[in-house]
Amino acid sequence: MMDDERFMTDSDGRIYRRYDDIKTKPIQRLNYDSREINRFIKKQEPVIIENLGLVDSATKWDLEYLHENIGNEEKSVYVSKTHKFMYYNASRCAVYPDFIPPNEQHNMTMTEFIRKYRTWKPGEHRIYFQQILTDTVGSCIYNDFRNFKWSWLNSKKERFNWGDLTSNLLLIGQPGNVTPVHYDEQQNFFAQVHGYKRVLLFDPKFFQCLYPYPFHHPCDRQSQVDFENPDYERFPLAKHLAGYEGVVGPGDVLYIPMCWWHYIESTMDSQITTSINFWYKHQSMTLSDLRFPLKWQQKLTVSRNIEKMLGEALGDPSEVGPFLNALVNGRYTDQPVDISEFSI
Ligand SMILES: O=C(O)CCC(=O)C(=O)O
Repeated sequence: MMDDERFMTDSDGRIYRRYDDIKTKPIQRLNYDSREINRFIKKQEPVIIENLGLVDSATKWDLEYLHENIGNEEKSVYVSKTHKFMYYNASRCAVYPDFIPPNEQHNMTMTEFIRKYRTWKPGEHRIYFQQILTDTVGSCIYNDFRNFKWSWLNSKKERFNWGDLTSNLLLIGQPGNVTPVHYDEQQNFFAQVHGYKRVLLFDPKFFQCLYPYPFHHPCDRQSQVDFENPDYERFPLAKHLAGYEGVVGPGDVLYIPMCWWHYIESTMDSQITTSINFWYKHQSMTLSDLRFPLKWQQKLTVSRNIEKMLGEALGDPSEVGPFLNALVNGRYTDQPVDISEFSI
């Protein structure tokens, strides 16, 4: 691994992918009792919180314990030919008939997942367990869940006027698995339980540098820029990306603010990675809550609404791009006008 120039080893011995072109600063790390934490959450900037013990009761969630206690229902496991697990919305595939799904979602029992996990060999399809925690879990897991530090979470939710907790995703990954860069429209406390994950985060203002797929595309909210092989001819602004970087390990909680772009990679030196996230709706915004000029988080929401509305109004999502070009080209920009519609 050390000789493979696609990877690097940091001073703590964590091994992950090398991205020389992407400029980053370290994500601030703070002890759980630091008053500074609230300042970061208020500004909606990422921070890694140490020693909080948010999900200490899940430390015992190794494969044996989960096998015995999580319940027999099938669980959601993504299967990928590569190490990348890009999220896509299967219900939107019909809109893009040429779209080839980058991975497959399978439903399997914990027994099946564990068998695949233990017998996996390099070169085989990779697997990534990603299951929303529901009340079908057995009583032991349910008790562990109840013992998470809900008082801390609730105090943050109240203080920052967030909406309800929407879900908790349990992720169990193989070393080297990568979740490519994307954003979610939710606040996220991301708790690391086992193993290490390297994270790269970018302010929502890097929208133009990350070239998100169109709203109606199955890969909505995902960037088209592949960090491992950036196509600077198609995506020239990707050269200007600058963000934050860190490694989260057991006991760390990363605050991922709403609409911040994030890339997450299970480090190669980890045996297994287990994480639990806490997704919260942002508080609902009324017009009087808006502060002008809009911040990029809000611009993103506005742009999504415009794309959605136009898709409906034009009756065909493939009309949205040409319509927006017709509004902008030659008027707001020097881009040439599409003359293909002008013949009579
Ligand atoms: O841990 C991962 O691989 C992805 C998690 C993620 O994207 C999230 O919690 O929003």
